[in-house]
Amino acid sequence: MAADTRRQAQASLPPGQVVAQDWGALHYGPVPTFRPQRWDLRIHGSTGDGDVRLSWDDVDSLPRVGLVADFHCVTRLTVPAVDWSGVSVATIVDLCPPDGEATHVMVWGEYGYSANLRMVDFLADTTLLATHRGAHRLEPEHGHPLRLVVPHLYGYKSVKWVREIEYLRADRRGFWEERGYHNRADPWSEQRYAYQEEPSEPPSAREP
Ligand SMILES: Nc1nc2c(c(=O)[nH]1)N[C@H]1C(S)=C(S)[C@@H](COP(=O)(O)O)O[C@H]1N2
Ligand SMILES: [Mo]
Repeated sequence: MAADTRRQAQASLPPGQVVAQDWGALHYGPVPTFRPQRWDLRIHGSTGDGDVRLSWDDVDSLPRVGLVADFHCVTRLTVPAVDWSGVSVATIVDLCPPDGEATHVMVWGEYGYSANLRMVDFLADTTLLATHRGAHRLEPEHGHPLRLVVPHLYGYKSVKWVREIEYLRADRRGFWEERGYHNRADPWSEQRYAYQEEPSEPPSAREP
């Protein structure tokens, strides 16, 4: 476990969740092949000082922090106390700050998967760009080389195989958010489906 380890593992489960007996991988589409020479992480959109492009070596040499957190999938399985480590969002934001107008973030994975977050959820000190679970690199099916972990929201916000971070000036819906899942995804208030959203607040699922 990293020296600086944040904890968000809870004694109780959010409503409607059950503990998973094992940790299967869950995603839409194939597991991408990691090619370090071709891989990059692009941070762009509503940036304060311009876009940033990091190579795999750049990302892999950043300081790492630890996080122990329960992981809640919207399909009701919870994986308790997952021991992650990786790059904190604070480190990424230091390298590429959003400007004063950025209110949301779209995190993009390989093959166009995406999830939108409010800036406060992205900046939470338990949000992590994970590279490891326990002592090991993430397995390919769990997001190697880099995945987002947002333990205070349902798992579809935790984008695997991250390649882009886009700062937004207005909210836009990501992959599952466009397909009927809740825009915010707080498991403690069971924000599973888009129909539970307040009509006025988030962007409509039908907007272009
Ligand atoms: N790129 C990508 N990331 C993704 C998904 C996906 O389909 N593609 N599925 C999400 C969902 S719904 C969940 S519950 C978690 C599952 O993470 P795991 O496979 O490591 O358990 O990944 C999330 N991240
Ligand atoms: Mo999920």
